[in-house]
Amino acid sequence: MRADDANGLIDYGLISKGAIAVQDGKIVWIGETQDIQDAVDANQAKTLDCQGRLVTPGLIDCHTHLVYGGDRTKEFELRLNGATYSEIAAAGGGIVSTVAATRASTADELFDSAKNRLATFMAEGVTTVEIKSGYGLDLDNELKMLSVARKLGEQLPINVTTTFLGAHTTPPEYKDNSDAYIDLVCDQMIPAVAAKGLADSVDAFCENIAFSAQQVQRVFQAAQKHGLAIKLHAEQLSDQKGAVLAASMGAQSVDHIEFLNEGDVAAVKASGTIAVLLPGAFYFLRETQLPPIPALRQHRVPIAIASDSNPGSSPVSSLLLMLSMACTLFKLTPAEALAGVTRNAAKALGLDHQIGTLEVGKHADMVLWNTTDPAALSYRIGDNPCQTVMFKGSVR
Ligand code: DI6
Ligand code: FE
Repeated sequence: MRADDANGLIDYGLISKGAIAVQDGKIVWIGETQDIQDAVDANQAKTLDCQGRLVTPGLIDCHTHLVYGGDRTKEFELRLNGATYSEIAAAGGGIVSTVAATRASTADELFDSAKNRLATFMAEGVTTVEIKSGYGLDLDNELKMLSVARKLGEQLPINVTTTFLGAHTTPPEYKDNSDAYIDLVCDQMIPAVAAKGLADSVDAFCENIAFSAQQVQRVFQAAQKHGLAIKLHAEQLSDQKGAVLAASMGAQSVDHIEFLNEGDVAAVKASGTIAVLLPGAFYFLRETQLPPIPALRQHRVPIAIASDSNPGSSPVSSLLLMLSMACTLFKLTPAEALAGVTRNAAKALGLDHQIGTLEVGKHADMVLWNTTDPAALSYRIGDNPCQTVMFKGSVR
């Protein structure tokens, strides 16, 4: 995909019979194969014959909670056997159970379980993944989660960006005193996370079951004071005007947004904020309220697609499945879906100067697919046509 159609609405920008030259981990030339001889000294180069198949940018999952302890299989089964939310909570289930399991896990245990989940994404051509904290909810455990996420990026051939999500939910020890917990997030956690360089951005969950827009505003002010980008879980279950707040403060992205009011889309566009849609959570929670996609298109708000991989609302390990769901559940076109996990996902992470499209000067992160048609990536369910992945110029 090239960068010249602003929202992926027109076409893929495919080059038929294309060729790409790579040097020192970056793309140094891209065009038609017949022209490469004049542009690049091919005799010096190692060549890879792609036999006319599709090459795309490496896929980018711009919203995950991949690092956590335990899982919620039992809760899934209890729910489908008729247990109510309070019965599940009483049986130790829900998000608090993941917090307990994450606190009880060593960094090595968290690393190993997240590495296994990440391997599935990587096998489908994912070359960049964002990972959030938010299951530690005290300083030491949030730092532990973020350190594990950073280590995944250091040890595996994948680019990892990290997001501090201390304001995910109120931990048990601050029950009924969420303002005091927000004080802790703003006054101690964000400064410590920033000082250690463990997060690229700060996120929060703005919802009536989590934090108010007013509380989120305090978190964002603290983040910006420490030079961190901001993004928000907004309007997932109700309209809290979180997206409007986030946009007014220059957020990179607003994520979920099923309950975003059409009239608020212009504000999201004006700030250059990206709309991140999470069809896995929509599916798993059996939501019915669709994000305002016609309004997003009309205002040309870039749309990204992500897995939201987490144990409670989106136990997903496949970004390709999210393309299928984005098309089937949200009626995105396959071109919009692909832009959602490449160009627009890069924008949602503030990395569009480096990744997300195949352009001279960008990282040589790309995928060779066993198909010629980009729509096949959205069409197939449970199929993995990923053949070869190049990460920063090296075949993975
Ligand atoms: N929204 C969600 O759907 C998840 N977090 C969030 O902010 C739920 C996470 C969980 O249940 O573990
Ligand atoms: Fe999430």
